[in-house]
Amino acid sequence: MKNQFSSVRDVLKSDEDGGVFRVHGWIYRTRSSGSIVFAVIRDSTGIIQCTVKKSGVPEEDFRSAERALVESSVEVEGVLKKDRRAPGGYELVARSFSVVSYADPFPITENQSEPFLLDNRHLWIRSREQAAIMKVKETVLQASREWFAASGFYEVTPPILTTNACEGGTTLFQLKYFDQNAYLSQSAQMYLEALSFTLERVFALTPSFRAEKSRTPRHLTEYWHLEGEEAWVRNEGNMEIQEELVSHIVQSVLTRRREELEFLKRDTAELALVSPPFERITYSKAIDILKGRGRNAEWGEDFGTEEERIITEGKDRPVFVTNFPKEVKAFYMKEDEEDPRTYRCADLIAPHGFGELIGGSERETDVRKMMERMEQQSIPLEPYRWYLDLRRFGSVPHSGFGMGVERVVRWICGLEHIRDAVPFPRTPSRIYP
Ligand code: NSS
Repeated sequence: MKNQFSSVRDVLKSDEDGGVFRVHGWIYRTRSSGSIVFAVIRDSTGIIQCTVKKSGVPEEDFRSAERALVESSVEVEGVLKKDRRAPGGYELVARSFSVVSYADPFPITENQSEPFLLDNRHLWIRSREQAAIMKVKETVLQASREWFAASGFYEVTPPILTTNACEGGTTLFQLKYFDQNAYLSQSAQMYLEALSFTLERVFALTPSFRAEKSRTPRHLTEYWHLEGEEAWVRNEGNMEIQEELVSHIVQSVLTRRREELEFLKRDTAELALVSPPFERITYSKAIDILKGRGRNAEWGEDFGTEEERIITEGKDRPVFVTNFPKEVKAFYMKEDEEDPRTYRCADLIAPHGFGELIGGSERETDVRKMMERMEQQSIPLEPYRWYLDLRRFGSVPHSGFGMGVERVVRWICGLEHIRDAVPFPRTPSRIYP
C-alpha cells in the first residue's frame, strides 16, 4: 500500500492489477445508480474512473460520493482493477472516498456558446483540451530555450515599459508613466539589438502588446513574443537560425506531446516533415503566384490571410517570403543593395492559412539612411536617440526575428482560433477574466 498520492498517469502506467493506490484530483464526470457511484477523477496527468460501491467504503464516504458534484476536489484510495471499458484500461475500486471541497453546480456543460465559455475561462481552462494545449505550449517554450542555449544564445530581460514604438505608432497601448507618456512594448527588438553588441547572440521571451482592432483568428492584443538577435549575422543566416529553431520546436512537440496532439486530433504526418531547409521565395515571386491564381495582387501591397494561404498552397512546411517592398515594412530594416526597392527581410509563413509565424530582418546599420527614412515617415527622432547611437559606436551587421508563440502553438495544435493558445486571451473585446 502506498502512503503517498500517485498521479493518475503513474497509476495507469503501473499496470499493477490489484495494487492499492491513493489519488487526489477533481471530479470530471460522475453518475450513480443506487448502490454504486462512478466518479471519473482528473488530475494534471489524466483521468481515471473510480468505482465507489456502497458495500466497499464506509457509509459516510458513500454519501459523500453520491453528493459530490462535478469539479469537487476529492481524495480516493482504492484497488486498481483491469477494465477494458474504463478510460486508460483500468478503474480504481474505492476503499475510501473523501471530499476536500464540494463544488457548486458547475456552470460549464456541453454545447455552450463561445462567449459564455470565454466569460468562464477561469473554469474552462480545466478542460482536457485546454490542458493539452497548455502542455504543448510548455514544450514549445522549453524546446526553444534548449535550442537557443545549445546554439550559443544568452537569454536576456528587456523592458516592457518603453517610450519608443518598434512596430509603428498605430498599434500602441499608451499609458501614463508618472508625468510622461509611455507605451507597452510591441517588440523587444531594439533593446535586443543593443544587447547583441554586448553578448552577440541574445534572445528574450516577453509579452508584446498590439492595440490592433482586428478581430481575426490570429490576432491577440497581448501575446508572448520570442525574439532573437544576432551580431555578425546577415539575413540568410537569420533564416537558417529560424528554420532550425522552428524545426526543433516541432520535432520536440512530436516526440514529447504525441498524446496531446492525438487528443487534439491534429494530423501529425505533415508536422513530421518540418525540417530545414524551408523554401525561400521572394515577395515578387509571391506576387506572381498570386496573379497566377487569379488574385488581384499589386506589387507594394501587404499580404493578408488569404494571400498567405494561396502562397503556401500545396506546401507541407513553412515558407520564407523575402524582400518585401519598403513601404510595407519598418524603417529599421536593411536595404537590399541588389533590389533597393526592398529590404533584406523575411516573413515565415505556415501553410493552410495559419499564416505568419515569424517576422525577421537584417537591420539597417547606416545611421543616415535610417534617419532619412524616419524623417520621410514623420517618426520623431528624440525617443530613438539611443537606438540611433547603436549605429554610431561600432555597429556591425546584425539580424533578428520575432516569433509569435501563440501563432506557433495554434499551427502545431491545428487550432481554429489563436485565443485557445493562451489561457486568458486579450482581444479588442475581452480583458475579463
Ligand atoms: O511585427 S512583427 O512581424 N515583427 C516584430 O515585432 C519584430 N520587431 C520582431 C523582431 O525582429 N525582433 O511581429 C513578430 C511576430 C509575428 O510574425 C507574429 O507571429 C507575432 O509576432 N504577432 C502576433 N501574434 C499574435 N497577435 C498579434 N496581434 C501579433 N502581432 C504579431
